[in-house]
Amino acid sequence: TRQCEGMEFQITRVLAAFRSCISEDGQILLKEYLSGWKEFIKFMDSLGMVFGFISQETTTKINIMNVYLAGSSGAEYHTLQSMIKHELDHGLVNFKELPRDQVPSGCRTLLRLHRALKWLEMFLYKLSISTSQDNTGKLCALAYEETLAHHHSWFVRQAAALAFLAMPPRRELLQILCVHKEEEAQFVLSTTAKSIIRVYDLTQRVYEAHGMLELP
Ligand code: 1Q0
Repeated sequence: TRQCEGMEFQITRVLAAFRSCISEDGQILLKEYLSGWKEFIKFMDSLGMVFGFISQETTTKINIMNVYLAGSSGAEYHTLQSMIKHELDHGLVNFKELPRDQVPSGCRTLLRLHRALKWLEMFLYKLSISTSQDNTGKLCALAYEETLAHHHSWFVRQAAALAFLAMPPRRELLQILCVHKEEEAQFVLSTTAKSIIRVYDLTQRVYEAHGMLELP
Protein backbone atom coordinates (compact mmCIF):
# COMPACT_ATOMS: atom_id res chain seq x y z
CA THR A 1 0.00 0.00 0.00
CA ARG A 2 0.91 3.63 -0.34
CA GLN A 3 1.48 4.19 3.36
CA CYS A 4 3.73 1.17 3.49
CA GLU A 5 5.93 2.46 0.74
CA GLY A 6 6.45 5.60 2.74
CA MET A 7 7.39 3.68 5.86
CA GLU A 8 9.72 1.39 3.99
CA PHE A 9 11.45 4.42 2.70
CA GLN A 10 11.81 5.69 6.23
CA ILE A 11 13.42 2.62 7.71
CA THR A 12 15.81 2.63 4.80
CA ARG A 13 16.59 6.18 5.77
CA VAL A 14 17.16 5.24 9.42
CA LEU A 15 19.64 2.64 8.28
CA ALA A 16 21.24 4.97 5.74
CA ALA A 17 21.58 7.75 8.30
CA PHE A 18 23.25 5.60 10.94
CA ARG A 19 25.47 3.94 8.36
CA SER A 20 26.68 7.30 7.08
CA CYS A 21 27.18 8.59 10.62
CA ILE A 22 30.80 7.54 10.92
CA SER A 23 33.30 9.24 8.63
CA GLU A 24 36.33 7.42 7.25
CA ASP A 25 38.55 8.95 9.91
CA GLY A 26 36.23 7.82 12.70
CA GLN A 27 34.33 11.03 13.37
CA ILE A 28 30.64 10.95 14.31
CA LEU A 29 28.81 13.25 11.91
CA LEU A 30 26.16 15.10 13.86
CA LYS A 31 23.84 16.01 11.01
CA GLU A 32 23.53 12.37 9.99
CA TYR A 33 23.14 11.31 13.62
CA LEU A 34 20.25 13.71 14.09
CA SER A 35 18.60 12.73 10.82
CA GLY A 36 18.54 9.10 12.01
CA TRP A 37 16.73 10.30 15.10
CA LYS A 38 14.23 12.30 13.07
CA GLU A 39 13.26 9.14 11.24
CA PHE A 40 12.69 7.36 14.55
CA ILE A 41 10.41 10.15 15.62
CA LYS A 42 8.25 9.56 12.55
CA PHE A 43 7.84 5.95 13.63
CA MET A 44 6.95 6.98 17.10
CA ASP A 45 4.36 9.44 15.88
CA SER A 46 2.69 6.68 13.88
CA LEU A 47 2.39 4.58 17.05
CA GLY A 48 -0.20 6.91 18.54
CA MET A 49 -0.88 9.58 21.11
CA VAL A 50 0.48 7.80 24.17
CA PHE A 51 3.93 8.15 22.70
CA GLY A 52 3.47 11.86 22.19
CA PHE A 53 5.37 12.90 25.31
CA ILE A 54 8.32 10.70 24.41
CA SER A 55 8.35 12.04 20.89
CA GLN A 56 8.07 15.60 22.26
CA GLU A 57 10.98 15.08 24.61
CA THR A 58 13.13 13.65 21.83
CA THR A 59 12.23 16.54 19.54
CA THR A 60 13.19 19.04 22.24
CA LYS A 61 16.66 17.50 22.44
CA ILE A 62 17.06 17.44 18.67
CA ASN A 63 15.99 21.07 18.44
CA ILE A 64 18.62 22.15 20.96
CA MET A 65 21.23 20.45 18.79
CA ASN A 66 19.83 22.04 15.63
CA VAL A 67 20.17 25.50 17.15
CA TYR A 68 23.86 24.84 17.81
CA LEU A 69 24.38 23.41 14.33
CA ALA A 70 22.73 26.43 12.71
CA GLY A 71 24.38 28.94 15.05
CA SER A 72 27.41 31.16 14.56
CA SER A 73 29.69 28.34 15.77
CA GLY A 74 27.86 25.83 13.60
CA ALA A 75 31.03 24.62 11.89
CA GLU A 76 32.33 23.44 15.29
CA TYR A 77 29.29 21.21 15.54
CA HIS A 78 30.07 19.25 12.41
CA THR A 79 31.19 16.19 14.36
CA LEU A 80 30.92 14.88 17.90
CA GLN A 81 34.66 15.24 18.33
CA SER A 82 34.78 18.84 17.10
CA MET A 83 31.81 19.74 19.30
CA ILE A 84 33.53 18.33 22.37
CA LYS A 85 36.73 20.19 21.57
CA HIS A 86 34.86 23.43 20.97
CA GLU A 87 32.76 23.24 24.12
CA LEU A 88 35.74 22.18 26.25
CA ASP A 89 37.98 24.94 24.86
CA HIS A 90 35.36 27.60 25.57
CA GLY A 91 34.21 26.30 28.95
CA LEU A 92 30.77 25.57 27.56
CA VAL A 93 30.37 22.00 28.82
CA ASN A 94 28.16 22.23 31.85
CA PHE A 95 29.91 19.79 34.18
CA LYS A 96 27.69 21.12 36.95
CA GLU A 97 23.93 21.35 36.89
CA LEU A 98 22.66 24.47 35.10
CA PRO A 99 19.95 26.88 36.21
CA ARG A 100 16.67 26.03 34.46
CA ASP A 101 16.67 29.10 32.21
CA GLN A 102 20.02 28.28 30.57
CA VAL A 103 20.32 26.30 27.36
CA PRO A 104 22.19 23.05 28.07
CA SER A 105 25.41 22.31 26.22
CA GLY A 106 25.56 20.23 23.07
CA CYS A 107 27.65 17.62 24.87
CA ARG A 108 25.08 17.20 27.60
CA THR A 109 22.13 17.18 25.20
CA LEU A 110 23.63 14.65 22.84
CA LEU A 111 24.49 12.43 25.80
CA ARG A 112 20.74 12.13 26.49
CA LEU A 113 20.12 10.96 22.93
CA HIS A 114 23.12 8.67 23.13
CA ARG A 115 21.72 6.91 26.20
CA ALA A 116 18.36 6.51 24.50
CA LEU A 117 20.06 5.04 21.44
CA LYS A 118 21.23 2.14 23.59
CA TRP A 119 17.62 1.43 24.45
CA LEU A 120 16.61 1.58 20.79
CA GLU A 121 19.36 -0.78 19.75
CA MET A 122 18.44 -3.22 22.51
CA PHE A 123 14.77 -3.11 21.59
CA LEU A 124 15.45 -3.70 17.90
CA TYR A 125 17.74 -6.58 18.80
CA LYS A 126 15.16 -8.16 21.09
CA LEU A 127 12.52 -7.78 18.40
CA SER A 128 14.81 -9.37 15.84
CA ILE A 129 15.13 -12.54 17.92
CA SER A 130 11.50 -12.57 19.08
CA THR A 131 8.75 -14.92 17.97
CA SER A 132 5.07 -14.36 17.30
CA GLN A 133 4.36 -15.39 20.92
CA ASP A 134 6.34 -12.51 22.35
CA ASN A 135 4.74 -9.41 23.80
CA THR A 136 6.31 -6.29 22.31
CA GLY A 137 5.41 -4.11 25.27
CA LYS A 138 7.28 -6.52 27.50
CA LEU A 139 10.32 -6.62 25.20
CA CYS A 140 10.30 -2.85 25.10
CA ALA A 141 10.08 -2.64 28.90
CA LEU A 142 12.91 -5.15 29.35
CA ALA A 143 15.15 -3.25 26.95
CA TYR A 144 14.30 -0.05 28.82
CA GLU A 145 15.04 -1.51 32.25
CA GLU A 146 18.40 -2.82 31.07
CA THR A 147 19.45 0.54 29.64
CA LEU A 148 17.80 3.95 29.72
CA ALA A 149 15.83 3.41 32.95
CA HIS A 150 19.09 3.66 34.94
CA HIS A 151 19.22 7.33 33.97
CA HIS A 152 15.58 8.21 34.59
CA SER A 153 13.73 9.42 37.66
CA TRP A 154 10.99 7.38 39.31
CA PHE A 155 8.36 9.61 37.75
CA VAL A 156 9.67 9.18 34.21
CA ARG A 157 9.94 5.41 34.70
CA GLN A 158 6.26 5.23 35.67
CA ALA A 159 5.26 7.22 32.61
CA ALA A 160 7.39 5.00 30.38
CA ALA A 161 5.76 1.90 31.90
CA LEU A 162 2.36 3.26 30.88
CA ALA A 163 3.56 3.88 27.33
CA PHE A 164 4.83 0.30 27.05
CA LEU A 165 1.32 -0.99 27.75
CA ALA A 166 0.13 0.85 24.65
CA MET A 167 2.75 -0.74 22.44
CA PRO A 168 1.03 -2.38 19.46
CA PRO A 169 1.25 -6.17 19.19
CA ARG A 170 4.17 -7.63 17.30
CA ARG A 171 2.24 -8.26 14.08
CA GLU A 172 0.98 -4.73 13.93
CA LEU A 173 4.41 -3.35 14.72
CA LEU A 174 5.95 -5.36 11.90
CA GLN A 175 3.25 -4.05 9.59
CA ILE A 176 4.16 -0.51 10.56
CA LEU A 177 7.71 -1.44 9.63
CA CYS A 178 6.38 -2.99 6.41
CA VAL A 179 7.92 -6.38 6.97
CA HIS A 180 5.65 -9.28 6.18
CA LYS A 181 7.87 -12.33 6.38
CA GLU A 182 9.61 -13.58 9.47
CA GLU A 183 13.04 -13.87 7.83
CA GLU A 184 12.66 -10.37 6.47
CA ALA A 185 11.79 -9.03 9.92
CA GLN A 186 14.86 -10.64 11.45
CA PHE A 187 17.07 -9.25 8.73
CA VAL A 188 15.77 -5.67 8.75
CA LEU A 189 15.74 -5.42 12.53
CA SER A 190 19.14 -6.94 13.14
CA THR A 191 20.78 -4.95 10.36
CA THR A 192 19.40 -1.73 11.79
CA ALA A 193 20.45 -2.73 15.31
CA LYS A 194 23.97 -3.45 14.07
CA SER A 195 24.31 -0.13 12.31
CA ILE A 196 23.21 1.59 15.52
CA ILE A 197 25.55 -0.31 17.80
CA ARG A 198 28.60 0.78 15.79
CA VAL A 199 27.62 4.40 16.24
CA TYR A 200 26.72 3.87 19.88
CA ASP A 201 30.01 2.17 20.75
CA LEU A 202 32.14 4.82 19.12
CA THR A 203 30.17 7.63 20.76
CA GLN A 204 30.49 5.88 24.11
CA ARG A 205 34.29 5.63 23.74
CA VAL A 206 34.59 9.31 22.87
CA TYR A 207 32.46 10.43 25.83
CA GLU A 208 34.35 8.07 28.12
CA ALA A 209 37.72 9.36 26.97
CA HIS A 210 36.65 12.86 28.02
CA GLY A 211 35.10 11.79 31.32
CA MET A 212 31.74 13.01 30.10
CA LEU A 213 29.47 10.04 30.68
CA GLU A 214 27.78 11.59 33.69
CA LEU A 215 27.08 15.18 32.61
CA PRO A 216 24.17 16.41 34.75
C1 1Q0 B 1 8.19 3.46 20.89
C2 1Q0 B 1 8.39 3.05 22.24
C3 1Q0 B 1 8.85 4.06 23.09
C4 1Q0 B 1 9.60 3.58 24.25
C5 1Q0 B 1 10.24 4.59 24.99
C6 1Q0 B 1 11.32 4.28 25.87
C7 1Q0 B 1 11.29 4.98 27.14
C8 1Q0 B 1 11.18 6.37 27.07
C9 1Q0 B 1 10.86 7.17 28.22
C10 1Q0 B 1 11.03 8.57 27.89
C11 1Q0 B 1 10.51 9.57 28.78
C12 1Q0 B 1 10.82 10.96 28.38
C13 1Q0 B 1 10.57 11.93 29.44
C14 1Q0 B 1 11.72 12.74 29.83
C15 1Q0 B 1 12.95 12.25 30.05
C16 1Q0 B 1 14.09 13.11 30.39
O1 1Q0 B 1 14.14 13.33 31.77
C17 1Q0 B 1 15.37 12.49 29.90
C18 1Q0 B 1 16.60 13.18 30.42
O2 1Q0 B 1 16.67 14.49 29.95
P1 1Q0 B 1 16.91 15.66 31.00
O3 1Q0 B 1 17.01 16.90 30.18
O4 1Q0 B 1 15.74 15.67 31.94
O5 1Q0 B 1 18.19 15.32 31.73
N1 1Q0 B 1 15.36 12.50 28.47
C19 1Q0 B 1 15.73 11.48 27.72
O6 1Q0 B 1 16.15 10.44 28.21
C20 1Q0 B 1 15.68 11.71 26.21
C21 1Q0 B 1 15.28 10.55 25.38
C22 1Q0 B 1 13.92 10.05 25.55
C23 1Q0 B 1 13.52 8.77 24.89
C24 1Q0 B 1 13.68 8.53 23.50
C25 1Q0 B 1 12.95 7.37 22.99
C26 1Q0 B 1 13.14 7.25 21.60
C27 1Q0 B 1 12.33 6.37 20.85
C28 1Q0 B 1 12.36 6.38 19.56
C29 1Q0 B 1 11.73 5.72 18.51
C30 1Q0 B 1 10.89 4.62 18.67
C31 1Q0 B 1 10.68 3.92 17.44
C32 1Q0 B 1 10.65 2.52 17.65
C33 1Q0 B 1 10.44 1.81 16.44
C34 1Q0 B 1 10.88 0.48 16.55
C35 1Q0 B 1 10.34 -0.31 15.55
C36 1Q0 B 1 10.71 -1.66 15.60
